[in-house]
Amino acid sequence: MNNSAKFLAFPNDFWWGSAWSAEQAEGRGNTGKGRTQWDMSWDKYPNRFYRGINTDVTTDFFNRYREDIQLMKATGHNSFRLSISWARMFPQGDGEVCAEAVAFYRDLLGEMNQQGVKPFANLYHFDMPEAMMLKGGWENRDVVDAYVNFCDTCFREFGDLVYHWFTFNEPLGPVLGGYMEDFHYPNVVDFKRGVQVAFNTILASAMAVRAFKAYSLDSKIGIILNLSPTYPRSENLLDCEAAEYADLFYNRSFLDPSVKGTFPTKLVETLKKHDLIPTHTAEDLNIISENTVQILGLNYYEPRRVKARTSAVNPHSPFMPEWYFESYVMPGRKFNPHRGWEIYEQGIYDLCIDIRDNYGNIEAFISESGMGVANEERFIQNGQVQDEYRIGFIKNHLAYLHQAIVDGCNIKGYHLWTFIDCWSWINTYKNRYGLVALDLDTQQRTIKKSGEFYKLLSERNGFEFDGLYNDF
Ligand code: BGP
Repeated sequence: MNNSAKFLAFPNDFWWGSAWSAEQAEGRGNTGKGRTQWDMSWDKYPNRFYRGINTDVTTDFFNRYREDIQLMKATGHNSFRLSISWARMFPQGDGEVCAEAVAFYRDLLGEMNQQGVKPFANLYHFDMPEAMMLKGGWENRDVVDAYVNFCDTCFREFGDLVYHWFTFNEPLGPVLGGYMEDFHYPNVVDFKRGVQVAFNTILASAMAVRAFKAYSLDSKIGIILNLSPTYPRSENLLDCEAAEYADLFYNRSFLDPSVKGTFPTKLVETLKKHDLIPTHTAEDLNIISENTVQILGLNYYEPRRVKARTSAVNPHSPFMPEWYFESYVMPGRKFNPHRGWEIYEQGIYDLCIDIRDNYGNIEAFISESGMGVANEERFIQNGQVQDEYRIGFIKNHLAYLHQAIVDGCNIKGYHLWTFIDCWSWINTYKNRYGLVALDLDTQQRTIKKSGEFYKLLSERNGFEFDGLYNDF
């Protein structure tokens, strides 16, 4: 990266904005929203949630969206991703749509349009309705049908108001959290069931794309994937092989079917070898191959570094992808200690190049990137959080993103995680990611220094880059 000061200009009409989800920001509201898997989880494991905070209120967007849209404008948003809550639209997951919920989202999306903030609407962000979870969640094909019915309803009710649609945010999340690593409900450890969940969500996404196409809207539909470029510890062939497996399990597993409509052969062979092929039909594979996404959202937080395993696999332990690799901690890495994630800006460049070279340079944008920091009150001066680290984090990533665009990547925007500090899965309000600070007791919002920076960035459609910020 060239460190001499220069203005980095982004393409015209670049999408500057941020993202969050219904469960993390809306609060319950008064439309009779149904319970979700997070209510189930909180009932069962309240101690697992930092300071016992559930999703009843969160950032109260349900009641404050009019003022909050003004704050979006004050922080330079020309676009914003929210999610439409399935449990708000259909409190039981299926059946009659809730008219009050439709009115709420129509008003919210209408107001965004009126204020010049393009709505990006995501249809699933980790928030399975309780009634659907009780039927087995994504393991059950009836739940897939109910989800597609929900999506279809959204296309019909909000098709005139939404700029771009997304079927899922990070579909890997529920598999990892819910069926492998015990941090999402239903807290099962069973990779075979996880593979079924993964397959059914991929199918659900393709079915939603098919339903979308029937409406012939001007908008596009895509999926948002969390993709961590995977780096081997060294060029040693065994390290490289370990990286190839990690990449197959965690990146290509969703990327290939979503964009190419097929599954990587080596992944399928590996699943076969362990008797992990999910139940499916030839028709399912057809639907997946014929309904690939039109746009891709890239969530990038951290790289994945791996090495060849240093110990033998215990064949009596439940199968995990880690049978093929081990995590590797690179000496001298930059690190965000609050979240435990490495900061590696070049990863955003490498990810975009991968999409350019291996996925037909499909239209894409950075749909999440961000830095969560605990106790940000420490940085308050004259009433404002002076979050230089966040500005540095954004600039560093944008410098690499700019280079990717110069090198021909079809990147249309950058959305930060997040707008106003919002609730996070398990960590609740421990780490703050927002451009706007939230006082949890009063719900008062105050623009951080990064929010002012972001406004200028968006107005000028670029920024003066004077070298990488390294003071994390
Ligand atoms: C992504 C999710 C977001 C958000 C973000 C920050 O994986 O899509 O919903 O939560 O990560 O992570 P966390 O909230 O766990 O700190």
